[in-house]
Amino acid sequence: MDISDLLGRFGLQDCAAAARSSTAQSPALKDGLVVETPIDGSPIARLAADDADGVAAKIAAAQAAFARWRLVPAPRRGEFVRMLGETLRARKEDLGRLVSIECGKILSEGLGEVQEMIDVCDFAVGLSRQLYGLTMPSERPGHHMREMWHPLGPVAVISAFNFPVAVWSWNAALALVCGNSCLWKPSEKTPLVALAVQALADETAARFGDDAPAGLSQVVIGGREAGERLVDDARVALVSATGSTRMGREVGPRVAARFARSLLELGGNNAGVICPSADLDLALRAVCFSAAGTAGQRCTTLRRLFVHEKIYRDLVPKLKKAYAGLSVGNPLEEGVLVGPLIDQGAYERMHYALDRARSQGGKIAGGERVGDAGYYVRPAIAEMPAHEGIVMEETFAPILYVFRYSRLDEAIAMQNSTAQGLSSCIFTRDVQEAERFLSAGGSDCGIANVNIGPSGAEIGGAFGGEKETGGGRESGADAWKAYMRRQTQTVNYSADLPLAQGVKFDV
Ligand code: UN1
Repeated sequence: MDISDLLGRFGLQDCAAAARSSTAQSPALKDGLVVETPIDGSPIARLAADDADGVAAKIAAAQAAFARWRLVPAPRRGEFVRMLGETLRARKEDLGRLVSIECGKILSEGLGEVQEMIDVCDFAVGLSRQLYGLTMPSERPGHHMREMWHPLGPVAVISAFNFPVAVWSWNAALALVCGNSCLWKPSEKTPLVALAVQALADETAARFGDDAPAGLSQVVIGGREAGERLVDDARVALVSATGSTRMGREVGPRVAARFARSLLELGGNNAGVICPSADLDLALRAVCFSAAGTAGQRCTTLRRLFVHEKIYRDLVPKLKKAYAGLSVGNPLEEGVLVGPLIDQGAYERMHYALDRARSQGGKIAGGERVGDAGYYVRPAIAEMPAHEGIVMEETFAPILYVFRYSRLDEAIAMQNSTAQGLSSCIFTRDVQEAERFLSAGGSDCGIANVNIGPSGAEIGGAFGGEKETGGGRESGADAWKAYMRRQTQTVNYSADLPLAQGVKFDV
C-alpha cells in the first residue's frame, strides 16, 4: 500500500502531500519537520512543529482537562482506556505497518508493538478498579486513618524513536486511569505514529462522550526545545522520559529543581551469561533475537555476552554462522529479520564503535553496510580480549561483544561493572547457577531472566533499570503509584480531641 493511503487512514494525508512539495531537509524544524523512512531514506511527510505559544497552549489545555478528568470516577476512566484498546485492536494492522515504515522495525515487531499497547490498555482497565490505598488503625479513640491515592496532574511523555508508540501507551494507559491528562512529545524521527495514535485517541474520545474533556491526550511536535518547555513548566506534574543517559542527565535535575516528578528510562548495556550446562541451541536462538533483532535498537538489546571457556569454541562459531544467515533488508518483506538503522548518524556511531573495538584488539565478524539506500548493516560480533573501553558504552546498533569467562562470579562481576543497569540474563540448566544470578549478590539490573534473552519483556512486570538507566519503572506491578499523589487522611468521628503521642494541650 502507498504510504499516502496509509497516512490517509489516520487523517494525515496532508502531511504526505506536504512531503512531496517540500524541498526542506530533515530535520529542518524551522520550516516544519521532514520525516524520512529509514527503509530507503525518502521523505514521507512534512509536519508543522509547535512553537513556544503552541506548546504553552497545549499545556494550558492539559491542565484544564485534568481539572475535569480527575473528578470522573476511576472505573469510568478505565472505560475510556478499554475503548482505546478496542480501537487499537481494530487498527492494529495499519498502525503496526506505519510503525515499521517510520522506524524501520520488521512488520512482526511493528505489530507486536501495537499488541503491547493493547495489552497495557487491558492491564490498565483492571487497575482502574484496583487503585487501592491502606487503612491504618489509629492510636486515638474515635478516629480512623486511611491513605488515598489522588490524580497527580498533567503528565508529559517524551518518547524515543525505537519504541515509538508502546512506551507512550505504558505511560498514558496508566496515567489516564489514574485521572491525569497526557502530553506526548515523540521523537522528531517518529512523529507520524504519534499523530496516528492521537487520531485514534480523538476518535475514542468522540465515542466516549462528554466525560472525556478536550485536551485529555495531546501530541506536541518539535525537537529539543519543545521537550524543554514540557520539562520546565510548573504545570506538568510528571515527566516520563525515555532516551539516552545524556538526555536523562538534563531532564532529571531540571524536573527535580522544581520539585516535580520524573520517571526515567535511559541507556542499557545488557548482558547475558552462557554457562556450560546451558541448552546451547536455545541460547543461540535467544542471542540472535535479542542482539541482532530490531537491528540492535532496543534499550533491552543484548550487547555483551559472557561465554564459559568450556563451550566457547563450540558456541561462538555457531553464533557467527547463524549471524551470517540472518536476512537483512526491507522490514516489510516477509522473511527479513533485520531492518535498517534509523539514520546515518546511527550508522556512523556503529562504525566508530567497531573501529574502537578493533583498536582494542577485538576480532570482528559482520558490521558491513548492505545496499546503498537507507542504512542497512550486517549485525556484528566482536570477540573481545578484555572487558573495557568501548564495551562499557551503549551503542544503539547490532554489535555483540563476546567474552570468555571461567568462573560465574567473575562473569557476574563483569556484567555488573557497567554504569547502566537495565536488563540481564543467564542460560543454564543448573539451579544453583540460576539462583545465584537472581540472588542479592547476582545481577544488579532491573530485569534478570533465566533461559531467555534480556529483551522482549511483557507489560505485566515492572519495566526499568538501576544506576544510569535512571531508576524508573513503567507498567506492571505498582507502577501506577508514580502517576498519583498519596494523601494520608485522619478522621475524628468522636466528640473529643485526643492528641497523638499522648500530648496534652488543654485550653
Ligand atoms: C525500549 O527499547 O525502549 O522489553 C523498550 C522489550 C520491549 C520494550 C523495549 N518490551 O524489549
